[in-house]
Amino acid sequence: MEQDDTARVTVPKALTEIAARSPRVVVLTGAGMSAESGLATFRDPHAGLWERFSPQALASASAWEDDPELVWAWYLWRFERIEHVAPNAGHVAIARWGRGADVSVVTQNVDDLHERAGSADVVHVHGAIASFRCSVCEAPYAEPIDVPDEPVERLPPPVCRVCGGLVRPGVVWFGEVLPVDAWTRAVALVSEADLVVVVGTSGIVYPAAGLPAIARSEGAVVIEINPDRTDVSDMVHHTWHETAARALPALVGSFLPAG
Ligand code: BJW
Repeated sequence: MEQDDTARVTVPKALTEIAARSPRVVVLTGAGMSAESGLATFRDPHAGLWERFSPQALASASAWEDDPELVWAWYLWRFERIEHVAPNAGHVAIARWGRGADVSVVTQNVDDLHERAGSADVVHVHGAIASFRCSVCEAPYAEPIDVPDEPVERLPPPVCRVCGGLVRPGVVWFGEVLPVDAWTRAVALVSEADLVVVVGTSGIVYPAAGLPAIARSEGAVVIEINPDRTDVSDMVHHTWHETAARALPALVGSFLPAG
């Protein structure tokens, strides 16, 4: 089924040529990268219990201050979803590209699907959901996380063994500063890249949304893969309106020999 889908995708010739001649590549991914694995994006309506809540409102430091039990339950639900889905053909294709060229992934996603697909160099600019830590003293929390059998609307977060503060997911919320090491590396990577492929991001959340412009100003060719127009579409060299799991295997397969 997946192979049939990819077979029907026609790769724009210009993209094959650019990808084939680019030694240093950065793939910048957003929530659309994981959509075909079954993880909802931020601007899609969410499923089931969480339909009534806006992801944008829950992913904020102020939501956590106001109602940590609501926010914790939402993140546990997403943590559980991530554990139960698999990398899609797009994640796998990026990992394959990385075995034939110098390919780094800069992702805004808090899942680990790039790593599970086999990508060796993944920079998480918005953190990782499973890197739980204390919201007060920042001590990592490595205890097993208790996930209820059914999703619930509120759940008390675990308590830090060091200071008694509430444990939070290891993500970057609106109003918080991005992890300095990850951000510095992301800027360096796109600045040194020959090609930046922007996949599945609406390009509205800064500072990550500024990376394609930094790449272009430093001389990289910038390509976008997204079924829809986005806030970065006007500044990239090429936009390809396709999904991640269809476009990336076709693109990589168009210039890298099979195997
Ligand atoms: C497909 C597809 C398929 C569908 N295939 N594609 C400059 C200007 C204006 C505002 C600001 C600014 N600088 C900073 C700000 C404030 C703020 C911000 O950007 N606000 C905007 C909303 C305007 N930024 C911040 O607060 C950041 N911090 C910061 O700047 O610190 C310095 C500072 C601190 C204090 C004061 C001032 C400055 C932090 C941002 C953190 C973002 N965090 C989140 C949550 C992470 C945790 C979690 O996962 O819950 O990150 S929000 C959410 O948005 C998440 C995402 O990583 C991020 C981006 O979303 P993304 O990935 O683009 O997803 P969608 O859903 O928007 O788009 C999906 C796309 O996929 C669509 O285009 C679809 O078409 C496409 N798609 N299916 C391919 N199959």
